Amino acid sequence: MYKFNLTNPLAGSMMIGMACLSCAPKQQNKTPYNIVFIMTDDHTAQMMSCYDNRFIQTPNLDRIAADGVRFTNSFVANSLSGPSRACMITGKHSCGNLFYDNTTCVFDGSQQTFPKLLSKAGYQTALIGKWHLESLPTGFDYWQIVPGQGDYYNPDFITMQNDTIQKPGYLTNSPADDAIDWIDRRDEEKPSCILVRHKAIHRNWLADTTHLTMFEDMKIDLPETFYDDYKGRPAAAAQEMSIAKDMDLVYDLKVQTPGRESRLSERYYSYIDRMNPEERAAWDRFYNPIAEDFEKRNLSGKELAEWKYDRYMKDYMKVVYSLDQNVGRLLDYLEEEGLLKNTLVVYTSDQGFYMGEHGWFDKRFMYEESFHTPLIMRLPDGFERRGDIDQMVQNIDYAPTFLELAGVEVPGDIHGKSLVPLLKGENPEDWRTSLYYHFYEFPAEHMVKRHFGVRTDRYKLIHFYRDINQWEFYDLQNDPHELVNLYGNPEYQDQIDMAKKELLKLQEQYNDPIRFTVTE
Ligand code: SGN
Ligand code: CA
Repeated sequence: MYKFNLTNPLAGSMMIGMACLSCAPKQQNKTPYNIVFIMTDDHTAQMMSCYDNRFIQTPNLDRIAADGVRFTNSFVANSLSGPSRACMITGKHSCGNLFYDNTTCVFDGSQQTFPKLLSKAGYQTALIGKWHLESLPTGFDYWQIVPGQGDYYNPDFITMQNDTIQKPGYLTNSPADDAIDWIDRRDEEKPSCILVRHKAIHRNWLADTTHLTMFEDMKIDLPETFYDDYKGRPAAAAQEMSIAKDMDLVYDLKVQTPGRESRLSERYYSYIDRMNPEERAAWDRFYNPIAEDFEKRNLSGKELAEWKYDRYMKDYMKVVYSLDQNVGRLLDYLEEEGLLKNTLVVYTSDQGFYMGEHGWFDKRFMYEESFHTPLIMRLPDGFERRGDIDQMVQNIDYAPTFLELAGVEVPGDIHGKSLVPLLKGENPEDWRTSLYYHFYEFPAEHMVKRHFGVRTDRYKLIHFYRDINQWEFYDLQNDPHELVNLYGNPEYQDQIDMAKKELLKLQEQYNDPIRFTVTE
């Protein structure tokens, strides 16, 4: 089975978790639970030390997992920002909430969402940060969002009055301040639910100027699959998200040599022109020598690809560092105010991300790195489960989880399953044994073809369609990096047939209008 973690810092606490597998909350809290739901963008488990110790230490995120649980098999339904956000807020697959992709869809804000249902049950609700669903938020008592993808520097925010305001400084610092401010002035008589949404760690990884020099001395190994040749996988070969080929020297890697032009250099300068003079001076002081050194070296081929990988990893880590610090600030505040005992704190991302695996950055594919998403929860008093939860969970499960936690009946049209039984340490016999996935954004940036598929604990079947008709089948136990497409291999015919049946069953269950027929 695929595992992200090389080491498991929670191994000790896992024993505690296993020892109380059947612990139900000792007593129902008299006051309803509060929910702090932190979500980041493109933050992948490889870059969180509670999942993977190879790269960056994230002590504050690790605090969440250490005082609660780490999901080791947490997945998305459609690996892209807007669609993931729609899945989370509705508890439905994309075919149920009708937000299929970032480029053509506008979220229908009149539909049922968990904040609206919580609100009806007496919760006060707030949303702060990146929303990315095109229409303005509905059903929150308070919101303040960044337009579209947002800007890292001196960012604009859209207010509830539909005004645009600009805030000085670095974006990642802002949602923690705003969340603390909102929690501070909440009505203490009512339970609350706040969605804190960071732009970090989204492309093009512009770090806080105070953290630029961090991680520079690190020696970073290439992932095993960096030079994948995509043999037997034409859809994987057709993508445009290769570090070597598609990563832009100026926009992504900050080679800001005067006169060097690139497809995206104009956008790069429009972003860094938002900095104030001090920030910009610090930026130039750091990146100019890197650009000069790069120009002198005249790299090509593998040397160039590896130089790009190294710069990508280092910039990404600097952005993670700010995020971790700001999560820590929010946790400290909740602790100091005595709120943690009655609050579920959830941390997740809109999807996983490639950190050079298969030679890539970005996400979209149903392959493990971008199908997975980190999910850790700090549990309130009454929930004694600790350590790892290994059942397969998906981002459509968060909405029913919050509803059950709040004592609200989960509507029958929600596709997800409440995670509360797992948080109580139960081991439900009827837990799902397969997951459904469907990605639609094609043709579009990065050119990942449309596909749907099914994953069990051991196998994965994917069908790429539209301008291609290609099946892939993987045995995750023997081939965790998904390099050998077994589709058509007679030794696996029974498993392939079973996976096809399961896929069709899920497409019917979720009423996805785009299906295959069993004769295919
Ligand atoms: C932007 C990025 C893409 C990224 C999408 C979707 N390009 O368009 O690299 O895949 O967002 O990301 S950029 O040139 O604008 O940086 S998502 O996380 O919002 O879905
Ligand atoms: Ca994203």
